[in-house]
Amino acid sequence: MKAAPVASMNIFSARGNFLVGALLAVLIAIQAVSPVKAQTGAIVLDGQFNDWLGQPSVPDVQGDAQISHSDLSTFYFTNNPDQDYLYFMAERWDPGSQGLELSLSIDTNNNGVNSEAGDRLISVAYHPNQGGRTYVDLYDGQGSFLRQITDKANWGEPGPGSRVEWGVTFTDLGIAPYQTIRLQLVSNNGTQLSDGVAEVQWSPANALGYWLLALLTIAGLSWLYFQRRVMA
Ligand SMILES: [Ca+2]
Ligand SMILES: [Ca+2]
Ligand SMILES: [Ca+2]
Repeated sequence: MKAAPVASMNIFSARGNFLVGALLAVLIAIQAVSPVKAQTGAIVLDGQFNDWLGQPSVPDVQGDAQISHSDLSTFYFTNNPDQDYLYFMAERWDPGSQGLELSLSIDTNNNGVNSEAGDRLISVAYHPNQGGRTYVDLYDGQGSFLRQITDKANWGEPGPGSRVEWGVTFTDLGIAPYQTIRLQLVSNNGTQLSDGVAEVQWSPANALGYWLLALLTIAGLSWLYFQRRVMA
């Protein structure tokens, strides 16, 4: 005589498998979006640069600048998960006391054109010989002045120095979490271009963005579950 199927075995049924899979997927999704920055720590605008270890960056070769003190070596970009803030850091090859003038173009609608009114340009002037004093101004893509971000922050290394950090808000750029933008950093020699780093595409997220992604994942899995129930 054959034994009847045991009811409690249905934890291994298709629905049971699906629920376990859905739970794992949610856990993996939350794991994927939350602890990324915890490994590297939060960025603080303080003229100290250990906080940039392990952050996303674009390298640039040595010897390709019009003048050596504006020869860029690395451009860093990141954001802290709990803030509506984007952070940037530039490094040059040769530490020195001479000033470094930078322009960061931001194509906010990612259409390959960075000269529209909705695009942004951030002007950075770093003065190692003033204790690392840094001036940061915000313009729109057509060159109209929007606001002074700082004219007295010690966001750069005191001379002889090679690194400077700065930041802007999501509101400054008029962007939403996960909106893809394009960044291009150049250094200037007066009114002339001296060096440039390769353009990068980036979709910065803030705290709201991380939670939106987790909620969308859960909503999507719930919808799949109920679709399966309807079809069963
Ligand atoms: Ca710092
Ligand atoms: Ca370079
Ligand atoms: Ca644009």
